[in-house]
Amino acid sequence: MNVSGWVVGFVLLVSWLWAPLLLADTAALYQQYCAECHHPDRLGAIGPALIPQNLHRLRKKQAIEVISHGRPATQMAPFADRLSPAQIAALADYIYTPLARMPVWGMKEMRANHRILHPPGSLPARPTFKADMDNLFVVVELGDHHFTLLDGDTFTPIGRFPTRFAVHGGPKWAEGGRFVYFLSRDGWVSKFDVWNLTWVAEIRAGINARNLAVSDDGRWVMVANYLPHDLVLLDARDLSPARIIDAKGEQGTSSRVSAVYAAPPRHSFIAALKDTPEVWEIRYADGHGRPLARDKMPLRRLRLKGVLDDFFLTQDYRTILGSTRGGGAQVIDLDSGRDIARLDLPGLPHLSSAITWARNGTRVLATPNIRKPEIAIIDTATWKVIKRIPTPGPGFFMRSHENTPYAWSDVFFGPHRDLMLVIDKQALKIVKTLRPAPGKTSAHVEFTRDGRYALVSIWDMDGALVVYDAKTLKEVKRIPMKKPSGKYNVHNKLTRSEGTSH
Ligand code: DHE
Repeated sequence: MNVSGWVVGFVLLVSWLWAPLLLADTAALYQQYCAECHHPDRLGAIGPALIPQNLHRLRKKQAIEVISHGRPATQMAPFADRLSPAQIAALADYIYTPLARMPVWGMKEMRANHRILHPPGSLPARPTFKADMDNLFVVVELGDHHFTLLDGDTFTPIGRFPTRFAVHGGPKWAEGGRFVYFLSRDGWVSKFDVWNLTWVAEIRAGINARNLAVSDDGRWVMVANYLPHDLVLLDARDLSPARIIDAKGEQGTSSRVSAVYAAPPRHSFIAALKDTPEVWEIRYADGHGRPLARDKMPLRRLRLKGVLDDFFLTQDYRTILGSTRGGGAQVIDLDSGRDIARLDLPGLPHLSSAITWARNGTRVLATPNIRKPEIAIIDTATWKVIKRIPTPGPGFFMRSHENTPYAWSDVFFGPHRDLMLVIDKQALKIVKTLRPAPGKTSAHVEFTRDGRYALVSIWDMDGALVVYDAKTLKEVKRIPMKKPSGKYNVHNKLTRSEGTSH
């Protein structure tokens, strides 16, 4: 070996010997500065969980920035005055290190993280403010972790309320619009009483959660988790934990749960597993609609040919469409559990954002695609793609309403992310391209109860909700907001409008 070989060897040996010491140092730093807010095992407490699964949307460079300078509008303090750049970089590495074992989050942990702020029945059972209660919107503002309750007639905020960090997915309206359930990526489920404008209960149902669903009888909330691998059933009245269903495939594979949805006509929850090709149906009422006890809810397994990444349930809840890893989509008949068709959908169709409408005596389904600049239109009678509409970039969310001739789609990815496409539902072509805020992402549309107005989010800290007349396509109002993401109209959600997600 020459001299440089010896030097390299020496450096490698020293770093190998030092690595555990450095790690131990960093772990000690973590315990000293971070553990109190983020949990000694990095599972999250008043601050978010600091594990790779929960951090995957934050680049390491941004994490270093947050540790150094804090995060505005949160309790995250700056540490640049207390820690050296090397220590901050080591901490950033540390929080992206996978956990050594699957975290435990069972009944005990849930109960310890359960708060009932107003017991069921303790608050007035009538609205405490005046508005059309059937045309309210919940607007999630990701920028500073709040939501706004918006009057859908006047487009004025009724109130603005702090949420848990990083609410994701659609908050679910329930019980005729009195309550809304929110879920954060860190697994916090929070129940809001709209009539009394207050939070009533919350619980942490997982470490890394996907989404939640509410049974049509309003009795249960089901949470789908990535971490741990399970589904959690909560009593909707006060969010107390009722049952944990381990996500184990038939062959014993422990699996993350992709998502769970309620299927009201079937009185069941439908969940897809992420690491094994199975969809589960869990019934909460029998064939006559009689409620079943928490431990008597049967679990039915549908065995698939491929794992589902994302899925859509048809309006009649008889069919499930799921995008398959590696491209394409499967169509599965929910009653027989049989694979009835394959869809020619390359890329990654965003099926949970698909919508349907009537056209030429049939029902068509439209889906954006996260990886391909196109919107695919599918005839649900034949399961054939009848049109591919080219778009200026891949889209994320699509929306429409029974009373409008147009479907709206964003262009979420790429240089044209400030565009909003308006598509004629019969001609199947783009008839107008809007640019609500040049240079800023515009995404996610929701309609008022009557379909007269379309509300678009300007996805920016200095953002807004832009209200368009859905007929003339002219702007009628702009309401400043902090990175508004999704918005959810009570009527459209509770009536399961064909133009919106469920
Ligand atoms: Fe979402 C809904 C999964 C990234 C904003 N997203 C959903 C749902 C699922 C899902 C399963 C349906 C939940 C429901 O409403 O019950 N989302 C995923 C992913 O797998 C993905 C691609 C990667 C991930 O990070 O998990 C992803 N989603 C994002 C984002 O990066 C978005 C744009 C910003 C954010 O909040 O993190 C985002 N997702 C949303 C929104 C909805 C949503 C606003 C609700 C749509 C609706 O109108 O119902």
